[in-house]
Amino acid sequence: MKLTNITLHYVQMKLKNPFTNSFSTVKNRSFIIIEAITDDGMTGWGECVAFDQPWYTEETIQTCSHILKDVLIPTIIGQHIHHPDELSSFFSPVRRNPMAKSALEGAVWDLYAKQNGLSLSAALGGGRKQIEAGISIGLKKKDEELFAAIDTSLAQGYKRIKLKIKPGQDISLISKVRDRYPGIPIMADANSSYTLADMDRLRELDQYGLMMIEQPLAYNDLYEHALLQKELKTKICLDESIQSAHDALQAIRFGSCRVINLKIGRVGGLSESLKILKLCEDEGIDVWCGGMLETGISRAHTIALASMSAVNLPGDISSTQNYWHQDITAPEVTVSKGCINVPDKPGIGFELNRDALEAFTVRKEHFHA
Ligand code: OSB
Ligand code: MG
Repeated sequence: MKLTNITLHYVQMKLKNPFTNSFSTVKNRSFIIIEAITDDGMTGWGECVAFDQPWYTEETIQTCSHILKDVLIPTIIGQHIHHPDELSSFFSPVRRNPMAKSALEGAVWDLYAKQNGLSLSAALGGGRKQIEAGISIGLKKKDEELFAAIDTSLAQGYKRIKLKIKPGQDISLISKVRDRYPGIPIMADANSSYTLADMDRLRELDQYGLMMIEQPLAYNDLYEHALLQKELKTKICLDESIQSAHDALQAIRFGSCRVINLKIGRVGGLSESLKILKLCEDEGIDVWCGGMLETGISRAHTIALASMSAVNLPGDISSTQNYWHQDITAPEVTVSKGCINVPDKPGIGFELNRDALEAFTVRKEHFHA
């Protein structure tokens, strides 16, 4: 394929409910939606999932816009591409910036699958027809709000519940949830809010039978996570710390984690995600697919990835209606009895709702070969 036209749609969407984690409350989301058109007239879609501020990882929508416009798009526009894996050699002179790379690569994977008449799931090698959905629940001001969110999630059949925690909103929160919902599968995500000085608290959290604790320590510290994992029986899951297959290999070898939260954007795309899945399979590490409070486009890519057999736990792949009054895809992502059907249509398997896309677009930029 030859990419002849690329449009960046700068989109702004308001979350149904603010989402609070240890560092930030997200109310509005900005995205860059990538529309890539080939010389034979096919259209592929990608999504940049970076946030407005660099609290999660260092990229932001602004840095991604710069890297896409000034570096990545000029490198690949007009080039013949046979397989999305080839993008890694085009991008090899560019250090990091995984979310920017992934946004463009996602559109190329969609095109590649469509050109071969395959669903994205099939193009990746995924076999599942249905995936299990988990849900991530943000920090709430009142216990009643948290219980209400858990009740709704259980009623919708979500297979596991992830709770955000931070120092001071942790032990009492988890113990209340455990008392009220004794048997349910729960895990906690700290988004890097603890240090080794919090060891006593972390040891206490270790007593609640959590499926795992996600990213307790610094985003860039594999050594301290390895020290902590030795002290805990609860599995440590890494999120922010894993930005490539190389990071994943180091984390596994150091013993920094027993589980990986795999996010396509954070690791630079689907090709890199497949390498991480292979590694997890070979090393016996649990792995599941995370989310970024994203639109249906990125969710569609994630659903395809989660259809791979190496993904062995339910991910943060909740329904459109959990986050948005209106999404930009048709159909929307729906969860039924805690499962999501993997689309079998060519490509990502979701169409763009052009009216919704236009309604949320604040600016567009065009590039052509
Ligand atoms: O740490 O997994 C995270 C949302 C935004 C940024 C980071 C995280 C999250 C979530 C929710 O936990 C993921 C989702 O449901 O999309
Ligand atoms: Mg996380």
